[in-house]
Amino acid sequence: MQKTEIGGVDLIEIKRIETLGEGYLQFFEGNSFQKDFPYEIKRIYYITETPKGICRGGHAHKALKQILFCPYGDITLVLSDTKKRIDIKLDKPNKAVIISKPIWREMRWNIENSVLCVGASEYYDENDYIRDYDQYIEYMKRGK
Ligand code: T46
Repeated sequence: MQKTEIGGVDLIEIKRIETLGEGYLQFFEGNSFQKDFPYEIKRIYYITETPKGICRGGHAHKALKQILFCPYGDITLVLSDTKKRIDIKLDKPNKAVIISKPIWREMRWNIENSVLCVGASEYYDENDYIRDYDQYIEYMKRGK
């Protein structure tokens, strides 16, 4: 796991196996601290059929931990904790980002039909989202 400039945002290189000129199989394992994603994955979702240039996101999660990867295409994650901002390009199928703190995120599609996959530590709960940037700043100032 490789730390970034923002606490709670880490990069991992997903393990992969080449199958005799037939392509690559990527995999990671969760559920235990020794494994690649140190949280239980309760939900998987993925975003498909998105046109080039679209920007999604514009929110943070209070408690949710996620692993994000792009098995096909090129997507830029724009991540901020109000003090620092980093851009991470998910442009390889074996590159993943783990977000384990309340980080404001936007996702920009650089290639049409790029696929964004997410493994998440909790079931869907709209109350876990902060979708207003001013509220996010207040939340971070309060420390919760
Ligand atoms: C995230 C980024 C990377 C559900 O009903 N169930 C689900 O599991 C999810 C993920 C979403 N939804 C609903 C909520 C909205 O009505 O689907 C709709 C679209 O979700 P949203 O606008 O939040 O999508 P994105 O692309 O902005 O964000 C998504 C995830 O919601 C979010 O957790 O971190 O991908």
